[in-house]
Amino acid sequence: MRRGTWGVVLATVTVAATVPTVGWALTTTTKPRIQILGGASFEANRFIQDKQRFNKDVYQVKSGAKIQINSKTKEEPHTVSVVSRRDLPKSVADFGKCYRGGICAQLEKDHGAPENGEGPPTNPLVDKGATGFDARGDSIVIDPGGKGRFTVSAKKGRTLYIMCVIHPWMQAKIKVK
Ligand SMILES: [Cu+2]
Repeated sequence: MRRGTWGVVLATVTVAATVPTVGWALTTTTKPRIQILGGASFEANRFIQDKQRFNKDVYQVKSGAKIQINSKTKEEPHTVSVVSRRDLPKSVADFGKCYRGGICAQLEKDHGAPENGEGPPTNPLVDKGATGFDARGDSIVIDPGGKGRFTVSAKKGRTLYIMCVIHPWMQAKIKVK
């Protein structure tokens, strides 16, 4: 199993929200939030266990909403990346595929992750498609213990599949209302 080991992003990432707001924003009552939780441990010659995860499996969010991301994990960076359903690894073997020509490799490149895994990515935000998160490859890097924000520009009725391309078992859905 190979995991990315991107270094710390020096600046806190805040994504400018530039999606036009057409009235709906005033009716939003709760701020949608993705929290990143958990940690890793191992027992020598037995196992490694990594419980880093998104706090929910499914997020229900209005089109146009800004989602705050808040990482409680202090050791490692993460990404929140929009992928296709077929990109989502279903087995540990699939992690390798993700890094060999899959979306994990693509986003390592698009984010400018350093070749040796050390140091910050040069491009903490990748915005494909329309502005905001609506397309495969839209992705934000979150520092260890850090925060970020993105706007869901996908239209009502769509489901965005998200994953962390550093820890590819971290997978969830955003259902756009
Ligand atoms: Cu992660």
